[in-house]
Order: sequence, then structure tokens, then C-alpha cells
Amino acid sequence: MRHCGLLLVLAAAACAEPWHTELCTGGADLWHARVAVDLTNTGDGALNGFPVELPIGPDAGQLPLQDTRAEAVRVCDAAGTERLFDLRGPGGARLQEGVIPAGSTLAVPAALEPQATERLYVYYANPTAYPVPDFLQGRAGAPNGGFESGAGDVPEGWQLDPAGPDRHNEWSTESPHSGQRCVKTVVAAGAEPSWIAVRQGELTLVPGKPYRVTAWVRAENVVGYCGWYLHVATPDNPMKLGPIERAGDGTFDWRQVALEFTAPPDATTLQHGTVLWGTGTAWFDDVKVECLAPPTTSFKIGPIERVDLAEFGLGDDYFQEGRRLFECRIPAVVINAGPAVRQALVQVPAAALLTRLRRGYNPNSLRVVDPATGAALRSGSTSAPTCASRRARAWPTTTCSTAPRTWCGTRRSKTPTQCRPPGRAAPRVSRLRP
Ligand SMILES: [Ca+2]
Repeated sequence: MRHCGLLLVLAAAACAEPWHTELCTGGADLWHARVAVDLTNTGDGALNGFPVELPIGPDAGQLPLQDTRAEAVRVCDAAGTERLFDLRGPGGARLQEGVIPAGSTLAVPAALEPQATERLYVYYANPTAYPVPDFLQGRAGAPNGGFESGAGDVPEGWQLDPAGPDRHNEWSTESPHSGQRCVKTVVAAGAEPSWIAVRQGELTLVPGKPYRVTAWVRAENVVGYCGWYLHVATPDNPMKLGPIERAGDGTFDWRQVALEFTAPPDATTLQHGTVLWGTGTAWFDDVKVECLAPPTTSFKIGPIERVDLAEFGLGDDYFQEGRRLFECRIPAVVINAGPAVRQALVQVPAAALLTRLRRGYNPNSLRVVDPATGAALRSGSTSAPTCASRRARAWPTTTCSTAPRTWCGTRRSKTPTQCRPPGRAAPRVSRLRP
């Protein structure tokens, strides 16, 4: 025999703006804190998903995400449509899991007409959230330009062209210009020249704005030349601009190369990377991509908002009906993060229950129990199981309410959690009180 129980969770405090509970991969809990971020396009051109980097730390003007879990971070607009984001640590490495250190940054996409402002919400503090599967592509600068972070043999955010019989790239520790790492290209004497490179692509540009790209290069026995290249893309031409700056040939210590360009009016992205055209060995380090025009976006970070929930739910005692003790139960978590609701119908999809009733069930043995009273709300029947409660609304199953765009989240939970699996301890209650 099995027993379906309900865990009811009530919101004790409602916020001025609706609390977004329908965010992706949240597990059985919800996000207990958020910060509003007002993005403004101060420029004279429209922005379509331009990444705005928000600093993380305890000071005013910073997102208070330090020391919280990276898995729980979500970004959405006022309508609840999720935005992809890019969370990176102080060294430029992407953070998907674990504690967020101060000095990290969160890049969020701005989609704004000139002089327009939009409010986004950054949610965090959900103890059951698990990592999101996709991230905002494109950064305004050159992430990990010092080649300091990475995993295995590859620096984070960079692509090393495949090695050939007479040439290869390395993530090197040989006398870097700064820090502990740089990248290195080796081409054997006598090899044919080719475009072997360490590259970084899909950096976002602001159309019409001036840019400067700088990098440090040193060389040993280079026959030909080494330096740095750029590919500026437009919708119809991935190499609308394609300059190369030569650092020289022969043997020399670290020297800086610089390229300046103005992004075309329809510029989209920048790809850039190393050049060793010829033979010899060259090292590269400390790359920067800078927009020389004043920032075209500004942001304002609001105060921390919290939703404090009063919780109640299942105790340790299983439901008993006369002398009949029910042996199994499936808790259903119901959350109301909005204003008080006196009466509401909650639907728990039958599929979510049936997958946990592996051996089937006897409809006559099904009971739906309100944990507040311990009384059965409804007897089992031959119809699909439905859990009903006096209040609150169903646990969400969807995340993105509008058509996906490149910077708009398209994530969905693989297994929307309406019910906890049998055999798992019932959640304890009363841990949050205003
Ligand atoms: Ca370095």
C-alpha cells in the first residue's frame, strides 16, 4: 500500500514585484534571495544581447553573490523570461559549481533601444538548485587574456589549433610575461608556413565604436614573422576586417603589439589569436581587448530582497486510517511565494506520481493527506491521482515563457520535480520564519 502526502509551504511575506519561482533546474526548493539590476543603454545604438559585466562583492554597486553557490544563480527579466548569463571567477575561469569568490563577475545580456532601461533580476540562495546547462556566449573583453586559468592542457576560453607532424601549440610555463602561464607555438625548421594559432572567438563588439587590441609576444629563431591577428565579423562577412600586427622575426624578448580598429556599423563579433607564419618558436601572453569609447551601458544594483517562508509539512508518522497503517508516501511540495491564497486547486501531474509507483498501485489505497491537519483530503479512485490542497499553487514545470533568442534562456528541467521519491526522508519544516 502506498500513501501520497502533501507538504504545504506558505509564503509569509510577499514582495512588491512577483517572485519568480518558475526558473530552471531548481530542485524541490525555490530561490530565497534576489537583487534587481537596472540596465541602461546610454549609447545611440540598439543593443541586442550585449554582455554587461556586473562585479560581485560586498560593496555598494556590486552583486552580493560572494560566498553563495554558483549552481543557484539565475537571471530573468520582469516577466520571468530567463536570460543566459556568464559567471566567471577573478581569474576569468567560468564558474558552474561551488562557492563564488568576491572579485568574480556576472555578465548579463542587455537588449535595449538607445537611452532605454530594463530591469533584470538576479536570483540566488536556492539550496536544491543544480547547474544550468548553457551560458551566455560572447564577452566584451578577452577572458583569461593572461592564460592563467584552464584545465588539462588548454587555457580556459581559448582554442589551440591541432598539432601537425612539424608544428604544435602549448599552454606553457616558460618565462611568461606575467603570472605562471602563457601560450607557445613551435614550428620546425623547414616546415611550410601555415596559420597555426591559439584563438579566441565570439567576443561581442559595439558597432561603430573604436577598439584597441594589445598582446605581448617573444620569439626564438623565427624565420618569417610572429604577431597577432583580428577577424571582425558582420552578418554577411566573417572577415570584414582582418588585420595582422607583426611583432618581428629572429629572437627577441617580450614586446607588445597593438591593433586599433573601428567596429563597422553592422559588426557582430571579434575573433583574434596568435600568428607564427614561418618557422621557429613564439610565446604569447597578456592579451587585452578594449573599447576606447565611453561605456554605452550603465547599471544600478538594488538592495537584497528575500522571501521568507513559513513552512509546514509531513511529520515522521505515516498516515493511519483506523488500524490500517499506510506504508509508503510521496511528498508533494507546494509553494506559494505570492500573496495569501485562501483556496486554490493544486494539480500534481499523474506521470510524476506513476513513475514512482513502480509496481503499480491499488487505486482504493490512495490517500491524499493535508499535513496541516493530518486528514485525508480525498480517497483514492480509478482516475489519475490528483493532489489537492486548500491553498497555494502547483510547483512550476516551465521556465521560458517567450520564444528563445540567443541571449534568452532555453533551459528546461529534465525532470520537473513535483514529488519527492519514495523512501526519501520527508523534509523537515519550520526552518524559516519571518
Ligand atoms: Ca600570463
